[in-house]
Amino acid sequence: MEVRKPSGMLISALLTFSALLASCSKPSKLTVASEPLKDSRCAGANAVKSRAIVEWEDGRISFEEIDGVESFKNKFMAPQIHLIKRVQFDQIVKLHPTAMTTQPESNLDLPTNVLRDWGQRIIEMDKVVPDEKSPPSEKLMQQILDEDSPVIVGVVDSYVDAKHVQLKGQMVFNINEIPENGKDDDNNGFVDDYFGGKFISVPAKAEKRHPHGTHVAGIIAADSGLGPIRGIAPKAKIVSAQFINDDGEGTLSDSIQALDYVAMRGARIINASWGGPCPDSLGAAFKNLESQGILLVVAAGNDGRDLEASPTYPAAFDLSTQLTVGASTENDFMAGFSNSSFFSVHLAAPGVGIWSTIPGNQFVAMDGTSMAAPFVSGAAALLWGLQPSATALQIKAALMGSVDRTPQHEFRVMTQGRLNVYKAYQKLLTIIP
Ligand SMILES: [Ca+2]
Ligand SMILES: [Ca+2]
Repeated sequence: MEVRKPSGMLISALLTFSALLASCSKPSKLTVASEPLKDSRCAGANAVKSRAIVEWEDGRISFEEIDGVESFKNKFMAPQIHLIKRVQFDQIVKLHPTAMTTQPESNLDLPTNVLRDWGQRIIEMDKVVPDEKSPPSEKLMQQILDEDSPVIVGVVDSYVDAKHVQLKGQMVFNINEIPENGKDDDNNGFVDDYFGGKFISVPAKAEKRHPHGTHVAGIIAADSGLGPIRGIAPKAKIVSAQFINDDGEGTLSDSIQALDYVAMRGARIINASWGGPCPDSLGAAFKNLESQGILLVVAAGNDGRDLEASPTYPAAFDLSTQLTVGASTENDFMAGFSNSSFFSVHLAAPGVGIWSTIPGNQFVAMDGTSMAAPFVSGAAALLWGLQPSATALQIKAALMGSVDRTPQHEFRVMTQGRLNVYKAYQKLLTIIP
């Protein structure tokens, strides 16, 4: 096994639920749990005590402002306690310290092969989405051209630069919304959501845009005709929902709203390149998304640990439409920093030295399972574009049933292998001829 340890330079995109619910371990506080909270890591001192996340017995989740805990308990909770499944304080969530593994590039004229696109090559993307050097089979090209309703991928993350030259044609803008006028012009419940949803309740001090969300979006769908980055699913479209601010911080309640927002905007796939130790109401939110048949693609995390011993969420949720993704290296080993598990990590995908877009018409290489997950999201979008009638379960089965396994290169994941999008397409044709 090749060991590549995360260093200070590692881009680790995982959100740390670093500030956890203070009341988790103290029954006298606000928590009303339908089952005891099993994980002591859910206890913590940095709860956002001005806001509660309320899970209702009917499956809804709401967010309630708290003006005094006692008053909230007496006036809000007590009269309807029989309708409430669980209440928890909101939590601050953070990105791990992030850095880039190369200098940013801004030469959009660089040909693709000057930059390292080893990930796109190792998953045999060229056989499905050919570049100029390798012409497509006629049938495949026709199928690609025939797409009239693009597959929408929800990127729930930090800011996505919707004006990046390689992304601006790849986004689904909300054309009935007028941006930046302070009004909800299309009456969908969200003010100024022209470029996407924005759920930021923690103001940032940083002056520079956080690069993470734009990097994830580029891996999925960057238009290679307009720059050097080759998105895996160039015909797919991105809907973004930002819940991480430019300091790399957000809240749990914002993440839940962002997930629901992209689902409302028609996402068939949601990419979640983040995670933390406390399941709580995030589990209810993910279950709601599963029930809508949405494919949930989640980064395994960058702690170099087995998720059975140290679960993080959403990576360790056991949902029928979920794919949790570990990171592989250019030499096709599991990356040393990648979390693993034969039970809850489904497959590996390229996640070291991955080039993609960042804000300001630039691009850079990053490491992390955060980069591996969008490889799988992109592959799923590509397959769904070619076989629109497939279900999330069929797409998942095709991706898992077609991985490359190399002797001696064991991936400590359920399938013991790494994504191959061409073989996944062949597999899907056997599932849906
Ligand atoms: Ca709106
Ligand atoms: Ca508006």
